[in-house]
Amino acid sequence: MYTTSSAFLDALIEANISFIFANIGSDHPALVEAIAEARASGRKIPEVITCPNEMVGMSAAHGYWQASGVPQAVVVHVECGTQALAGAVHNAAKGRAPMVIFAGASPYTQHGELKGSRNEFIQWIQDVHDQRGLVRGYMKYDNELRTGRNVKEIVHRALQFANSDPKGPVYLMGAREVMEEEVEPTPNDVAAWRSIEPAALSGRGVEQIGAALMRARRPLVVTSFVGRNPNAVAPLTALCRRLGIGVLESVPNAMNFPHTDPLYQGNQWNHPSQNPVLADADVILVIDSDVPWIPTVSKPADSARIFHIDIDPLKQQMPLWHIKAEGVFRADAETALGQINTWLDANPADDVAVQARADHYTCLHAARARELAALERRPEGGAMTAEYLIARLRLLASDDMLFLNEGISNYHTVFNHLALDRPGSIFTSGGGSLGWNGGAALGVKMAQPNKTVIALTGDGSFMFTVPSSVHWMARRYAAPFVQIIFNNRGWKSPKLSTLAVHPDGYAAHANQLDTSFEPVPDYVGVAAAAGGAWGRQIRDPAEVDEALAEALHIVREEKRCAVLDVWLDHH
Ligand SMILES: Cc1ncc(C[n+]2csc(CCOP(=O)(O)OP(=O)(O)O)c2C)c(N)n1
Ligand SMILES: [Mg+2]
Repeated sequence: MYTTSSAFLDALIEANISFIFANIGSDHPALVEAIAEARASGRKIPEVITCPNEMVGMSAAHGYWQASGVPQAVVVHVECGTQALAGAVHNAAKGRAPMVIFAGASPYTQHGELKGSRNEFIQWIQDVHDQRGLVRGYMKYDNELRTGRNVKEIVHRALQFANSDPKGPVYLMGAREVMEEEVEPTPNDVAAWRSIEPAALSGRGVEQIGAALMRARRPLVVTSFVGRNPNAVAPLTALCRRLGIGVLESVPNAMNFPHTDPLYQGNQWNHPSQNPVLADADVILVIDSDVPWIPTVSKPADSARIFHIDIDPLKQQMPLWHIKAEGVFRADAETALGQINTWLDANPADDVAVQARADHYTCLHAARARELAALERRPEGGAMTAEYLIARLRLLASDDMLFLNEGISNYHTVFNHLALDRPGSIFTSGGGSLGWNGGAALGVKMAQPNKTVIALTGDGSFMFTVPSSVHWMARRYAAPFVQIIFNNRGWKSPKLSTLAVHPDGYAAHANQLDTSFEPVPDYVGVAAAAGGAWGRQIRDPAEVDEALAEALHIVREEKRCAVLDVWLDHH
């Protein structure tokens, strides 16, 4: 027995896919049968990971890719399973995370004309006009499997899109009759479906950017996700050091530049104030950023010369986007930075000017370090701060740790006080649909089983992760991680959003804004009930060191999830 479904599984193996994050239904008998048949006959197939919630499964595929660079597969149920992927679709698209999603489809025969024909009531109810349309706005590619004869071709074409820049998820669907079709196995021709080669700068572009940066008084790099490709960090660091260029992160998604380097100038999120480094720059290289600044609060000087490099500089999926750049380049960051460095080998900069620029930034960096250190002091009177917590975690940090940051109003706290220098050591969703961190932590751990995985999450974001599914999967698939919850008893960010627009209105004087989580859930209890997690609530800074050490011990030695429910000031 060899069916379309068998060929689909073979295609995944050929594409080096190890896991199928699966949530199956009445659309998948052919696939379930083909999986059982392959196991019985000893044919290699990806390991199937049962995902009680689709969003968690897709977030796991997202995290797996972030920690390995290898896309995985997600299998979901028809149109409603596709809808249940929910905000994970947005996160993968915005975070440019490749993966192949496969959904079944309602059978297209109803009298038993073909194997797989309708035999359950739900197949009429789940028949919709445009199932692919549910996610089309977010997919690099979508298609329907219409015959088993070319299923491998379609899977490899889909993955070629997923793996080519800008990367992203792809969606395939196939009705029951097609997935049941018996076919002849076809040869492995995956080598004919390579991703497109990274795009380079034009020669003129290299010279323009190189010369402008070299002659600048206050050159600045602004980036958000250069470090999504960890190999791009070294050429960025080399460029900045050889020219004395400051680096400002805007809404960082990765470790883009070593935070302890004196050229590092901090990270800007929704801070409602002009960034002085940005205002002072005369030449700015924006490289890999979706939001380099928020012009209503912080922007470059009108006279600043701006160059923009991104593999998608038009931001094709964003209806409104603009920065006033004199040069816009569609190029891969690692490649482009390498080209500029090579140009500088032949066109050396003036050492005195470089030193002056570096001295200026070194001075600012030192002032910033003093401010951060002051924030890290153990709070008096026993109140907990996120800064203190993260600073203590930093002292325990080791090269085997990978961090996930969904800290929301504490995103910047995590980046600032972990102060990471290691490329590939921290991830965010890259999007804005909350609840990524739980599933993603599972995926990161599955991709890097020898690492200690630490997810940092807001309490609201913990609830968005579907913790019952996440913690059940963590135990079932032996993928334990530490989860640290910034418990401010609710949603601080929407409250800040309101006050930023209406600083002195009714909301500012109201007793409550419907953002509170009172009575407060027992988050440790949720994780313990679902997956046997260990956990502890911390309210006093005096407990932090011991609790962190215990959590690390539990996750490393007992191989169980460890949840720290850290009580901060009320939001
Ligand atoms: C799926 C989804 N629903 C709603 C929102 C809107 N939203 C943005 S921040 C936020 C609150 C998050 O709460 P929490 O994780 O506790 O972080 P805090 O703001 O308290 O730091 C909400 C509801 C969103 N971004 N994504
Ligand atoms: Mg909160």
